Amino acid sequence: MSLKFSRSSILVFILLVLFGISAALVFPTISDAQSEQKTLVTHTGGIITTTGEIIDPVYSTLLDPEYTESTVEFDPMKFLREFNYGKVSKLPDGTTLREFTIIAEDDKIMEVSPGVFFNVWTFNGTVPGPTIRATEGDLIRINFINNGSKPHTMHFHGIHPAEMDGVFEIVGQGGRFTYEFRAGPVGIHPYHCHVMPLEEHIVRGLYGVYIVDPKEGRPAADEMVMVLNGFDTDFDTENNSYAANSIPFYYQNNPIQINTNELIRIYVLNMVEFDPINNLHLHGNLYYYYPTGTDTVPSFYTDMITLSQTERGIIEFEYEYPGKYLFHAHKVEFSEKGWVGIFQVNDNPQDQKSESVEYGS
Ligand SMILES: [Cu+2]
Repeated sequence: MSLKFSRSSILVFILLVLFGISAALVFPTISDAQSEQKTLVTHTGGIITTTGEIIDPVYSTLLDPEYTESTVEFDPMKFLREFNYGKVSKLPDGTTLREFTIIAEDDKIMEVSPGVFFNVWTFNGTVPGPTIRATEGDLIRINFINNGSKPHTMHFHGIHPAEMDGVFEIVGQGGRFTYEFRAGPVGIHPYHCHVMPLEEHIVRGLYGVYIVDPKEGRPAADEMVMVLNGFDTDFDTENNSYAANSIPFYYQNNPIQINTNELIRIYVLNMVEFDPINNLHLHGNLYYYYPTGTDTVPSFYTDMITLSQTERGIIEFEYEYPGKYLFHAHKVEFSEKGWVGIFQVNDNPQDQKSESVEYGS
C-alpha cells in the first residue's frame, strides 16, 4: 500500500515544520523567564526581596554593599519650610549683600524611593538643592564650586547680565565661578544646571527654588516650598516615581501639620522632565494663584493649576474645617506613582485661646 500525499498536504507539512522552528527561536523556555530572588537591606533597616532588577545603574547594592546606604541626607519635612537667606552683610551704599556657597557634586547616592538607591547629582548635597531667598534689589553673590566629575553651572531664571546666565561659562571639574546679580523680579524662580545634555543634568537633580520677596513683604503666613519632581531610574526617558519634594508618598505617610484659619503660602515649582504637564489639586478648598509670583494680586481662585516644565507660582489658602485633606496631581498616573500628600488641619490654638478669653470675660 502506498501513501499518497496531495500537493496541499505537503505544503501544510512544510509550514508546520517552519512554524515549529521559528517558535523555538522566538519564545524563550519557561526556565529562562524565571528570575532569581534577591534580598537587600534599605538604609532604614527594611528588608526587600525582589525578582526584579535593582534599579541602580552606577552602584549595585548587591554587587557593592557599601552602597546600601544613602549618602544624601534629605528630610522632606525639613526641606518643606527651610529657606536659605545666605550670609547677610551691608554694602557702603546700603545694599544688602547675600552670599551663598553652592557646591555641585555628581557622585551622591539617594534612596529616592524605599529600596531604590539612585546616583543623583546635587547642589549642596540634596535634591532639590537649597531654597535660595532674597528681597528684590538685594545683591546676590553665589560662590559656586564644582566638585563633580562633569562640567556644571548654575542658571537662574530672572533678570541678570548675560555673563551671569550660567550657560556659556561652563565650570569644569574642580572649577569655581562667582555669580553676582541683583535679586529680581519679585516671584518664585527655578535655578538649575545648564550643561548639555541638559535633560540629564536636570533630571539627575541639579535644580532648586529661588524666591525674590517684594520689599514691602507679603502678609504673614505658614510658608512652604514644593518642588514637583520625579526620577527616571531606568533611563528610558520616563519617570519611575513622582513627588512633591522628591520622595514618593512622603507627605501622605507624614501629613503636613497646619492650623485652621491660618494663611498657608506654598511656593510651587514644576521640575518634572519628560512629561509635558503636571498639576496640583487641593481637596476641600480652593486657593488663590499667583503665576510666577510676580504680582501681589492673584490671577485665579481655583483648586487646580496646570504647570509645564519650570512653570511655577504661589498658592495661598486657609482651611476653615479641621481634618485630613489630600493634595495631589490630578494626572492620576503621577499621584499613583507618589505625587500625593495630606494636610492635617488642626484646630488653631490661637482661636481656642481667644475663645477661652471670650468665654472667661
Ligand atoms: Cu550639570
